[in-house]
Amino acid sequence: MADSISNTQPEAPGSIAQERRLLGEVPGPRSRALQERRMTVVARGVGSSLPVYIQDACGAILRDVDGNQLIDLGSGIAVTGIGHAVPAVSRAIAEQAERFVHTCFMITPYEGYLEVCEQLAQLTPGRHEKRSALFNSGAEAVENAVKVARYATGRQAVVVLEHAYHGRTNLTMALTAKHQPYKAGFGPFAPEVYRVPASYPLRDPDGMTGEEAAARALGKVALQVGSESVACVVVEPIQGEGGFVVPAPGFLPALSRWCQEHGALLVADEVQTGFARSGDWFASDHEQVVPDLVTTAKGIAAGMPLAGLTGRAELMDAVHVGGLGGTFGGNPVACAAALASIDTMRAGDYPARARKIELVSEPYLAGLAKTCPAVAEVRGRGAMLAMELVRPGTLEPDAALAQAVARACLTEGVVVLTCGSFGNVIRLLPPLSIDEALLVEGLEVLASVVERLAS
Ligand code: PLZ
Repeated sequence: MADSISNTQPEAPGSIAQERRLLGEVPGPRSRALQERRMTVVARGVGSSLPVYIQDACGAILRDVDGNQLIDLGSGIAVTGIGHAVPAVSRAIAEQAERFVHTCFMITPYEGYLEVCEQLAQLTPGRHEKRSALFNSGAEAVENAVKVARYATGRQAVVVLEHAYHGRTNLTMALTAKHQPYKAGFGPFAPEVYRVPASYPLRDPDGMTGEEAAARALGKVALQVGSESVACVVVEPIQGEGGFVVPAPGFLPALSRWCQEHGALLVADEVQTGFARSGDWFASDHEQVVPDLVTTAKGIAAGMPLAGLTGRAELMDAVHVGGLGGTFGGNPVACAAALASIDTMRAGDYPARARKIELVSEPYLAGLAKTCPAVAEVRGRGAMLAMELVRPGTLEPDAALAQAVARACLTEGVVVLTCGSFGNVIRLLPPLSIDEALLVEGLEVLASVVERLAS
């Protein structure tokens, strides 16, 4: 492993110096003006947690319309894992855009789509024969996973977990656990979706093992759904929006075994965890879990909209010709971006970079957990790290503190995101290509903000 994160950088980011620079208030006057203008044209339902308008971005730096340079520890929610405006990706996008932008793969296909599917077959867990289909968003990939699972098993029930997030379409809203803001007022939801407890070590009974948490969940399935009715169990190997909840060891393998024993499919939703983020290519790899179907999106194409559903050949090929698809799915420009991005990740051993980010971050986060009673837990894996904030001495969530921390970090030029069923988790998703010094600077800002606001 490299001793500094930055010295394996395959291609230095170009035009913006990789440094934090504050020229004035954040958000500045131009961002505030755009925010006002937005109110008159953009639907209120589309929120922005940090109303700073971006002019350009490079590597791990976002430059806003007022000229402030912010350290990006969010990567647009785990999307720009290789950094912003990576020259190899921008070039691949430009070259493909000059050749052709769209034909519709369902009408006249092209090679880039095949190449992305070949990469997915190689990189996703398991050495079995695989097939993939490409889509536009994570939610669409998850919807299609359920379609394939129902088709291939001839069963209807879908089992999901508490704290799950799988998207905002009608079916994926039904799969998503959290009412506000994702579901409130948007029902009725798709039927045949059953929610069971997850493994949430901080909030589970002390000492509960992964196997026990799985037995708790699967006991409910047997009792309330009927194991023989289950088409699939859909899980995020590390729950993302739900709070970066890492299940206790043994939980995912137990779900996997149960699926095998009962003829159900295990769907790993790796939309947020995938593509090197967790320190492995996929978070399922950590416990050698081999899902039947895997969904990918976010980190696959460095910011271009692309998603994949990859699965066992016999399951994916069960579906009749024409049963899967969509006008834009597997867009050639998005495929070109994915191929360049995957190349960059392979060449720079990005899973190792994610592990290095964890090592560098650990002392700062662990230090906070020690000195700051509001930090109930620090958790995560690789470059997917979080701290859960509570009222000291209790497990009562402190969402207001998480909001205040994210806001204060922004005003100091560091972008951090919140998440969690209770809105009380600060999460870090830095670009895997971030310079070590810049990462440390971001962590120091975060630490000082938490210490200031939480005392
Ligand atoms: N599955 C595990 O994390 C997207 C959503 C942000 P789309 N998570 C960020 C928001 O508030 O909309 C996500 C995910 C997991 C599925 C999805 C859905 O992916 O590309 O947003 O549809």
